[in-house]
Amino acid sequence: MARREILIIPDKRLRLVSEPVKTVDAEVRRLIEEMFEVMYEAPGIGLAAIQVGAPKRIVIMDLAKKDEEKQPQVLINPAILWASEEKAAYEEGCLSIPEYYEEVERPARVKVRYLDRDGKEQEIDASGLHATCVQHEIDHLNGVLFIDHLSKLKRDRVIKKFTKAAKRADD
Ligand code: GNR
Ligand code: NI
Repeated sequence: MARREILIIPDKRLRLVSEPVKTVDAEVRRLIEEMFEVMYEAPGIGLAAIQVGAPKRIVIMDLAKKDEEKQPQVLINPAILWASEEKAAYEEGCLSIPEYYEEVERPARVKVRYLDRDGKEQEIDASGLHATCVQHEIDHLNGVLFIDHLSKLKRDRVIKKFTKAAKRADD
């Protein structure tokens, strides 16, 4: 099977609102396996299904460092149940916006409910980079990118740069 490729802005599919997964079946698990291949190859610490062109509410993450054992996480139909008033700022990047990094402020801690890869309901409390990554990925499920949290000036500048690059690649 052809390897799935990561969509890059200004690809319009990145702005879709992804659909909830109805049943965690073999097809869903196969998509998840393909997503892990793409994320580890990139490499990245998180990936939403829409980044490989599948508009389904599936997120994967692995925050393990290079020398650590893998810590694959799967969040299906994730929902933020609670977010702290306290904020934290992290320098974020996105595989759909290669080589662009900016600091984004988000709630420092979140409580998230989701289905795991066996379709079982789970809840997690995330803080630190984990909290930032979960929020970045859930944003993708709603067609939101981390640049949407920056000033309009910065956002327009980066979109323009990638739009020009896409046009050149088209020639
Ligand atoms: O690999 C990624 N690193 C990252 C760093 C800080 C905040 C969020 C992220 S997620 C990103 C991969 C990605 O684009 N996921 O959607
Ligand atoms: Ni991203």
